[in-house]
Amino acid sequence: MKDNKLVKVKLNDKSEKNLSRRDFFKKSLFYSVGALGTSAISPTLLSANEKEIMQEAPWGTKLGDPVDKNLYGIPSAYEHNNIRRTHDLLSSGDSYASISMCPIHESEGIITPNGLFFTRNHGGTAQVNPNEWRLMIHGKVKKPIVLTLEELKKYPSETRIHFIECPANGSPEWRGPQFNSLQFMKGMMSSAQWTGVMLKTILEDIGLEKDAVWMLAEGSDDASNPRTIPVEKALDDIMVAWAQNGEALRPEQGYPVRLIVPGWEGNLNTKWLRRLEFSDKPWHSKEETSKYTMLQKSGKAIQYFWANEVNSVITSPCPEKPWTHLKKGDLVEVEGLAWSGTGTIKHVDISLDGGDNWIEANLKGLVLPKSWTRFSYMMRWEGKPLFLSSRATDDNNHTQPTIDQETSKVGVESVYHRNAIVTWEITKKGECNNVQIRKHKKA
Ligand SMILES: Nc1nc2c(c(=O)[nH]1)N[C@H]1C(S)=C(S)[C@@H](COP(=O)(O)O)O[C@H]1N2
Ligand SMILES: [Mo]
Repeated sequence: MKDNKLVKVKLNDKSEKNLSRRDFFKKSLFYSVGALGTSAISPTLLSANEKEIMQEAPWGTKLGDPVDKNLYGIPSAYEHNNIRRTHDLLSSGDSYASISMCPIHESEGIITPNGLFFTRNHGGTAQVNPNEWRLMIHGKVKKPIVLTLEELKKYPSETRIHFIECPANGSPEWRGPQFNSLQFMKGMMSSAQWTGVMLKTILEDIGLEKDAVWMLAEGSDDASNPRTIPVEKALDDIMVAWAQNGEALRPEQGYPVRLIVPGWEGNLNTKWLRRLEFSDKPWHSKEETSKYTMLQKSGKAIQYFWANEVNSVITSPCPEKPWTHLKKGDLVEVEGLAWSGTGTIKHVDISLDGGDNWIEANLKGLVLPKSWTRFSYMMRWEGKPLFLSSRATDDNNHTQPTIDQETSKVGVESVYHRNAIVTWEITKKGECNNVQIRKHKKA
């Protein structure tokens, strides 16, 4: 109860000050005193202070808030540190063509709460009036249509869990570690349960011409984000989505309707969707073909690079959640996220020595295709320095490369598609640092 004053309530403070180590450290202390407790991690034993716990806490001596205080609920004020964050290194110099990073170090399970979903805009967040919103589907289709939101929702809906990852996730790190922070290092991704109609259902209804091979998806925001996508993907698992985690999409995520392109580059997931055009050839004007490319060591670029590769990262510990509160011999859970745009996570291996030896972690909870997957490994920390790495494999037998394997192929000038193994250094004090171990031995 004394810990009350540890947490300063600054709900809308986006300043970098919130990121200070001290703040995180205080917060984890707060939890270790107040909330942790399974026999494995030695909770405080029940003893003479039994009475103290039965004394009334400040919040138990008066009425609480009325139920109609927040008709749309907000998190506890004590959770003020669990916010999206921005960084100059990761924006184009303003807050409109910019990105806010998801606090994945605070994430639990495989769903990102809507208010914490990372946001990548090229022309700001459009505020769209759903009554005026329309979706045009035309080009090489038998029956071109314009749908209102109400008409769109007449199609049978589906609900699926998928991550969205900007292919630039981790992009500042090609030449070496840049951030001692998981949020800034890997926070260009989030995951949600999406509801909408499978694009295939609409296309079966209106009829696709036989020679339609490309689809152009365009948004109604200032940037419009036109992207070309192969028709095969449209007929496979693309969704036209209007809901996110059980409610309407957030404006930042493309309200009222966005495209969900499971597992593929985040930029293809066009927000504030207004138009889908089908064609027998790709578009050639600069605006219409804008598409990320991947520069290789040879100097040539890969033009079409769709799926985000198999990837993983340990989320606890991480630089924001070190082991400085642990004692020698404590049992501790190593946890993390694995994901793949090319399938379902099959297994995740953990290394304590920077890749000389690997041990298989447990997958927990739901294991779904093109979806975040939680892994967990219980271990005893002997207070010795470690190099903690995770390495994921998907059901198409794609495995994460070492940094050396990845850069030997694509060099260090790349921006996109970084999926090399991430290593945290644990010091003997329990601090956690972002280091890059370049060579890992084969398992
Ligand atoms: N209309 C439109 N759609 C867009 C963008 C945009 O700027 N405008 N940004 C794209 C990029 S680059 C990414 S990574 C994803 C991010 O989705 P999110 O903001 O919901 O996280 O949206 C994509 N869709
Ligand atoms: Mo992106």
